[in-house]
Amino acid sequence: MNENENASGNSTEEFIGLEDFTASAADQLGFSAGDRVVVHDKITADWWWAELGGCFGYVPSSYLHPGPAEVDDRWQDEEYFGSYGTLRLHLEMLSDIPRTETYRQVIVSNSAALRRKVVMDLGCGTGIISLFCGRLAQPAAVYAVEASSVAEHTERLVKLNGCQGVVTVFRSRAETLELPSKVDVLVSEWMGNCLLFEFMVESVLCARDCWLKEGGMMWPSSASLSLVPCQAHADYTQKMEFWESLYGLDFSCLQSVALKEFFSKPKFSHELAPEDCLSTPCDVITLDMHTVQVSDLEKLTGEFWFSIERPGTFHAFSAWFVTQFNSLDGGGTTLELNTGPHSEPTHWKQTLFMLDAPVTLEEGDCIGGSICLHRNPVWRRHMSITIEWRIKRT
Ligand code: J7C
Repeated sequence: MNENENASGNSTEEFIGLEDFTASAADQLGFSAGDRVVVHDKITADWWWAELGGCFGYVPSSYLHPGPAEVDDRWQDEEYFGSYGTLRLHLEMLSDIPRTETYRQVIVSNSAALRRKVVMDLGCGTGIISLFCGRLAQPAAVYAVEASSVAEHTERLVKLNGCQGVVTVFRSRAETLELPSKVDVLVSEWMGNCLLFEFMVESVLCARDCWLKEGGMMWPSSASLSLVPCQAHADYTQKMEFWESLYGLDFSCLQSVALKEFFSKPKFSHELAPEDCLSTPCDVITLDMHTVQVSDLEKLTGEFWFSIERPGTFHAFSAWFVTQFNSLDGGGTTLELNTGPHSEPTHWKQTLFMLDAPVTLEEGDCIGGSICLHRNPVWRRHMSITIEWRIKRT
């Protein structure tokens, strides 16, 4: 914590904005996530008197965090790598057939071009992609990099499957990795919910910058976030309409509380039915994995324009990701892993962002707007997502 003194000799403390706060009264001070706010007086537990850029006002204490220097583990690595040290998540990932098959297909369809190449499999887990490389292609070497303790099992799996001559396991975090040589191909399955949660992509970009040869290949080569306006009748009924009347009593005053509690955060693992999509999806953000920089990840924005093709109730936006794998020899086909509602279900499912109130839409109505993914300045594996939109009726 950064303690100082203000003009009247009282001590001040510097905090960091965790989320954007919009002032709703003249005596409040608005700030953005990441702003350094100087707190002069902790008036109550909830509201503090603070300063930003020479302006003063009340700020909600729950939106602030002691400066980043105060936080030991902004990456929450102990918990993160701890959870990948047991089999539970690996079971979930390996059971996901579209996911695992796509990577297998990428190796198979590039097997000729992989001959004598050096490959890095970053965040290899149990080593499935490395084993595909070792068994289905003839690379010069595969560096299987894994930071969690599952790497001990990966070593055994490599031997058990006769790949010890070609696959070497490095139990290391990507950021502190030491390899015998640079690599021709960097393959990784790094995608999280809404593409970016976990922000493992930062580790992939660090490894790319240190270890990928000039002109080397990234798999996936690009990754996009898709969005669609949709119906979500069941979620709306179970969490909002529920409060209208209970056992003959009026509970409707709890609807605003329910809105805040259930709908202010995205719902992961939503299974969006194709018939609940009100429009054709739109790619709102695309990362070119060869060129995107870590600093670009702080704030990603995209725009959308949907034309309603199916009349219905607009309850929510839903998001998912699509990744592309370019062919190594340039001439072959680009393979794709699509986690959307029109493809085979994956363990990522879709993400749901509920609106405050549903809107009835007719065919031909349009929804235009923008999305902003704002990386949390303190908790580096997290982000907040803001969607702004307007409806244009026919
Ligand atoms: N260095 C090495 N391994 C990592 C790193 C890193 N910086 N970050 C994540 N992993 C591993 C993690 O232990 C797990 O086995 C896998 O990569 C995560 C896959 N997560 C995902 N969302 N696809």
